[in-house]
Amino acid sequence: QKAATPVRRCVMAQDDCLFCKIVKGEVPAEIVREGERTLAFRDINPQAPTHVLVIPREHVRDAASAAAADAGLVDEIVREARAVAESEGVAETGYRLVFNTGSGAGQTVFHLHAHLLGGRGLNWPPG
Ligand code: DGP
Repeated sequence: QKAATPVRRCVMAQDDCLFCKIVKGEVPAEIVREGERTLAFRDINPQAPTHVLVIPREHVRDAASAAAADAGLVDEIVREARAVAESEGVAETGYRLVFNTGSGAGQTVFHLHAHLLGGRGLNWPPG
């Protein structure tokens, strides 16, 4: 019987991209969920009791590029985030998904990621 396809792979990795390095296992991260096309891991600088980043394995710059090139990928990230919210126990109380898109909006890592924040009350509007 053929061995299962390894899940840790990165499509079109960019050598200088931190999140591509996490996908390849070159930079350690606390992984909470692995999908066929996605990976979810804890943010190094958590802003809430649950703060998980959901990223595509493939290098995509931001949500705008993903929506233009492959809307299904954004759907999948949202679905994976929902599964993480359930496993983290924040699905019932509510959680926030944030795609910082562009440096003016606070994006610092230019590999698409959804921030999943939960486990505390979240103010609106955000800062
Ligand atoms: P943004 O500012 O939206 O681009 O979010 C980038 C997030 O990535 C930020 O909340 C901190 C997180 N981050 C940066 N470096 C690392 C790292 O090496 N490991 C992990 N797990 N998270 C990181």
